[in-house]
Amino acid sequence: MVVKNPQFEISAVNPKQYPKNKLPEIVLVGKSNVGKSSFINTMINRKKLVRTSSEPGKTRQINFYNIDNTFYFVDLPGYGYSKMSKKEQEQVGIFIEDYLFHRKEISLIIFLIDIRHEPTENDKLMYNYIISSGLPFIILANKADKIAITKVDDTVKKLQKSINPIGDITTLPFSSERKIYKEEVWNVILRHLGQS
Ligand SMILES: Nc1nc2c(ncn2[C@@H]2O[C@H](COP(=O)(O)OP(=O)(O)OP(=O)(O)O)[C@@H](O)[C@H]2O)c(=O)[nH]1
Ligand SMILES: [Mg+2]
Repeated sequence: MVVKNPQFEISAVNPKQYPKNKLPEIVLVGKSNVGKSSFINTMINRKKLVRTSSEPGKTRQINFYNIDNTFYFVDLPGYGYSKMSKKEQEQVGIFIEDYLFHRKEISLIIFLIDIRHEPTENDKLMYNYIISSGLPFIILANKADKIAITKVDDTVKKLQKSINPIGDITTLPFSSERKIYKEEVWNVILRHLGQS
């Protein structure tokens, strides 16, 4: 997939600001610092279209990136960022849930977890939430560059067993650092957009 003209469109702080053109949306979900914003840059071959940070809690709004007028990548704030006040965490949580539950344009959720760790309690809550929403999703075990390449496949299998024991949800490794598994993920995205 060659992306020609990705554009930042809007950083929404309330639903009235969401785009109105009905393009399908591919949404990034996951705990703070897992690499959601970096994922978008990697997929579109841009270093800095989406702001990333080694400090968790970088993304606080719902950011829409218009990809060649074909679809949006939607970058959500991460959950589980302990430095945010309880009240702020709650507000961000309600904002995310409201978007996920009501937004008709969502065509795929990309749920990122960290390949190095067992899924957190919040990851499991989010998993259950996505399941209950009935929306299509895939799981990506991100930061695959952080473990030995020979261990990647087994680790992904173990993670899937832990979070999705039935094994019915596509679960793939990913790494923004090494830019590996990009094509596999593009294939899934294009399938969900009805383009392949
Ligand atoms: N090694 C490695 N580091 C990564 C990878 N993806 C992201 N990072 C790093 O992880 C940190 C967080 O990345 P972000 O993309 O800002 O994470 P985020 O999920 O958007 O975080 P919030 O906006 O706080 O929710 C940055 O320092 C990135 O460079 C990856 O695949 N491998
Ligand atoms: Mg972010």
